[in-house]
Amino acid sequence: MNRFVKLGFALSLFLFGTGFSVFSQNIDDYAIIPLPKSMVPVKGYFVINQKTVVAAPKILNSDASLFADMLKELYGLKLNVYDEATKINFIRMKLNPTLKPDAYSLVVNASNVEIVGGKNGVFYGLQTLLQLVKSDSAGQLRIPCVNIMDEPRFGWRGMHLDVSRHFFPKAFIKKYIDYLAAYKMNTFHWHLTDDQGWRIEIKKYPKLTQIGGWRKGTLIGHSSSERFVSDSVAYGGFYTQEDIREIVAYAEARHITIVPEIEMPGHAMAAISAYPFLSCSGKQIEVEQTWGVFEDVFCTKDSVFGFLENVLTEVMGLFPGTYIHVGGDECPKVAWKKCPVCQARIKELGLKDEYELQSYFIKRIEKFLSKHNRKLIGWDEILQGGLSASAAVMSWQGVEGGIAAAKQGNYVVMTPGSHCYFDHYQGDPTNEPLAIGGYTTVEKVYSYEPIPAELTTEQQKYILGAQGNLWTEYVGSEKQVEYMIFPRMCALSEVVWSPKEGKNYSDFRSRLLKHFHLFDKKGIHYAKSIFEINKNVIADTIKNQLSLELTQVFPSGDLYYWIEDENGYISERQKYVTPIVVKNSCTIFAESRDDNEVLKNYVVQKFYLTKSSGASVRLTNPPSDKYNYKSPYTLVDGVSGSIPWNGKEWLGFVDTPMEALIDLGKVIDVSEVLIHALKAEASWIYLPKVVRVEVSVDGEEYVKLGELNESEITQMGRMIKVKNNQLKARYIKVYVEGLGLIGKGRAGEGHNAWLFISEIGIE
Ligand code: TNX
Repeated sequence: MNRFVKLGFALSLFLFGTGFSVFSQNIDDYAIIPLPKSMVPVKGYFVINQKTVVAAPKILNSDASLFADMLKELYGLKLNVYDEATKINFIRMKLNPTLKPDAYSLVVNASNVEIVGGKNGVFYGLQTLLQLVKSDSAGQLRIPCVNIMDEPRFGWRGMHLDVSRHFFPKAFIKKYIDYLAAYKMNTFHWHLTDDQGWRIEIKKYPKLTQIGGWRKGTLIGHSSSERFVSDSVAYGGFYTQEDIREIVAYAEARHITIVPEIEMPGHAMAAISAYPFLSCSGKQIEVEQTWGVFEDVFCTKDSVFGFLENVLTEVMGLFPGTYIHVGGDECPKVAWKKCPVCQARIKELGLKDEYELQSYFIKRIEKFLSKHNRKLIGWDEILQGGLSASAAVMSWQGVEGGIAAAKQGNYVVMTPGSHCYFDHYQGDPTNEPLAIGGYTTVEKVYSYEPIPAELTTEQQKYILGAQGNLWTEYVGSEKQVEYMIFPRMCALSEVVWSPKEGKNYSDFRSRLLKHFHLFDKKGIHYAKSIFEINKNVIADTIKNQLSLELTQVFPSGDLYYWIEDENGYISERQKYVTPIVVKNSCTIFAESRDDNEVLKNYVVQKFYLTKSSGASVRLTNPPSDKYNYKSPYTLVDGVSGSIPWNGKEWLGFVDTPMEALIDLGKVIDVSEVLIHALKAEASWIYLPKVVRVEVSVDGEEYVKLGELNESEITQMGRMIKVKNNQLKARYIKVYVEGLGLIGKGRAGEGHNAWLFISEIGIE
């Protein structure tokens, strides 16, 4: 029997035994995340008032005070903390060193509350208790009676934060740690260095933060855009060693271990800009302003190891945890291939290639760390060329790295991009703020199972747990950090804490709604993407009509919409019943909300209508299977593809030209054809080489409306216009030929360029 059934069963026993009037408990009162291992609701409430005493032995004083502070912050009631309990009306905690360190029991009855736990367990019991507190309509604080026995499924319950791409001040790091603690996460992976900024003070090398902590600007928009444009605003910051000590102590009080990451041998441009001798060429470079993978990496000469050992010595002095993360990911081998020192090293050690040189690099650092009783952890690329037994691996490129590592007896933390990357979109990209890409919904995170089926019971022991990663290329504000982790971190907390058998997404979702109230109380800017309103543009080519269909998966409440026309006139808000017919260019706004205004969400859809909108269209060659969303109607749906692009609004062609035949239904005046093409060269998407438009009255004899060559197209950019004097036409043939083979030195060199078209407008 799973936990939910058990819980429901216990509740129904009460309901039948006592009648509704006496037993006012309701399943919503027990909306705990992560779901405890076992929980039995009991009739009645414990009421917290001014006289309630928090009783804790000295050793638990810090936990008890944190609980009292949190209660004050959330509900305005400050309780006193004493060593001893009073006779009744107390919340008492006890340490039981024979329990597993993270385990606890929590018993709430009408006269008192008792938590007994292992080293960390009492703190977790208090987090559960905080989630159970409710302020009733009379303002009284109540905790529903319950018996809970709880312990986590995994020992590594991690959350990562990249502070290099964007820097977050000490006060926010503390907040982030509080967020983790509230959901019983116990590991904070702090990504402190990367190409775009070095964020940890190292006394021996002050330039690391003086120079490496600052960049001259930051990329505007998305790195897949056609051109790099910097905002030219100096950006940076770092943590002093004093800051770090303060944060480490803050985390420790919340039973969180910090795993610092010092990236090597790649993602090292900030360090190299401060000390150019660290690279193979020794050339002066600058702290990077855009995102990606870069060729300037640490050289493998001895002086670099000397430098890194000095850095790591200071790092170990600041962070008491066992693991030190050394990155190891995405290290291009270009510089090493050209470097005489690296090549001599390969020869001298009899290594096969540069991949084995990377392995040598990591193993050498690993030896140094283990001499100091620390363990190395790195991204799964550290498996390349062999890995020493005591190193641990973070599997990010999928689960294969994790499987391989566990099979060879290395410990593993699972962080696959598919489920654990919180920098990805969590809803339809057209409804979400700009993100790096991907699509990782709350439900997807929730569905994650950290133990790969491929492992034997013995090998499974090497899976330490899982972790959510927040890379911050597109996360520039504290609010955006909150948005990206809430509520996906809550889903992950249940993956790593709760028993696998009890998992149930729709139950989780209903508990999550209660937590949204808590987020509101705490002022957290969280994502409401689970209430996403899905937009679907329907091109009805028989009626020559466009309409917008709106749906939402959850909740099933009412939807409202209003329309702003081209002149800025805004219609009245109306209830959505059937797809909205779009007659003119306009912007449609839609909203869902419940009575409490918690479940509200909002979408916008712009339409730019022309004579081709909703017209019948055929393609001679189909687009590629990868980019054929609603082909061919995407071309006449009145919606221009967004930038950065996503797969939903563009048709992609790679080996064939696009030839579209549009039937306008009747003969009309035509003077201009607009082709909306994409230029995103980093993704191998190039503007076309030839555009030709022919028109016909009868569909048999065609006359040329116009033709453009490559240089004319380049000048126009992505809005390609073919103009002529007014012609009479019903049929329009649009021929667009892609660039073909990509030339030397351009992204995707030697491959066929992609041609992406989102819309063909006719005026
Ligand atoms: C890959 S994950 C990286 C990071 C980026 C991230 C963006 C990993 C080990 N390396 O440098 O920030 O993708 O999702």
